Amino acid sequence: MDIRTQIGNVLFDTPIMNASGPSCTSKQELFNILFSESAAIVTKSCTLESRTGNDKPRYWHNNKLSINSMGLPNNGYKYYVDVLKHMSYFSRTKPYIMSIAGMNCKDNIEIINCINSTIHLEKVHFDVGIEINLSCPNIINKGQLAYDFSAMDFYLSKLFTECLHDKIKIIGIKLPPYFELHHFKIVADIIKKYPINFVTTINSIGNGLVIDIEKEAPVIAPKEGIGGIGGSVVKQTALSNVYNFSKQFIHTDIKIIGCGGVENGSDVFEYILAGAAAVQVGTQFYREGCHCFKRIRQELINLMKKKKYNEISEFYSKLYLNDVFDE
Ligand code: RRO
Repeated sequence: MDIRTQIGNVLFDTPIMNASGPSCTSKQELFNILFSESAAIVTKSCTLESRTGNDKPRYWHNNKLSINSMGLPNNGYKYYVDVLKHMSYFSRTKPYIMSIAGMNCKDNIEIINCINSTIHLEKVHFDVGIEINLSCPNIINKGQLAYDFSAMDFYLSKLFTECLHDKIKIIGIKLPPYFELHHFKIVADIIKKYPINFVTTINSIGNGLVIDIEKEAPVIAPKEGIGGIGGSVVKQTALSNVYNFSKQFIHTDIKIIGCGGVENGSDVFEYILAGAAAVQVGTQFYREGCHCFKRIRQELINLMKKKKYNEISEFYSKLYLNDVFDE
């Protein structure tokens, strides 16, 4: 059974990796992911300087959903560049994907230039990628850039004109969910203008509200209880975003990483059918810890065996559409 997948020139042993966000902020957490069965290490989104994030309580989940208003707590990008250097001492390697969420374009250019020169100077012997987060819903007084199409285009054009990225193997962007079908073409046409290898879809569904009926109050504190929703309740929206972007990228090399409510092997199968080359696990990774990667991988393999598939390419992006019959 071969479940390897490829994005740009980077090969992944499995299509299942962690999502940026849960349990990927500290070195300990990132090394735990290195020694797990996750296909890659994806870091918490980082900024120029470290941030403590929003007030607590800022995360809550049950068995259907999660809500968060973390507010981008992270140790600053140099910390995650340091992890990159430390990883060079281990014989075990896997792709390291730094999620970056600088407060403005200039910050991201500085971060990307530093990653690029570190890979060069330290002679890093494993694949390094970046995922540019254009979709954090929880920064107080700041909207999601990826909902402002002309601002996103301007931002990417400045970024790719001014940053050095020749040593970075793959570059992706993390998008929020879109709900209007015509938006997929608008966003895809922008993305196609730049050297982008993958799109991760979706970030949490922004600005949801979960209420605790005992307390008659929201379950989290910041922004009057408003936060990003994840978990199985977002899966259908995420699958549709994967499917609609995959149609836009059909004659390109741009790959899709599906994210949203991945909990088991059949979820991964659905995402691959819809057009995802890989998936990320967020809420379920938070619930279950690193063991989820091994379990979900085995469930995917079992399902593929049952369906007599030997490799992912046999069902990748091959969703059948229903025949329509006249009454
Ligand atoms: O830290 C957060 O509040 C956060 C981020 Br950066 C993000 O991209 N998505 C999310 O749900 N939370």
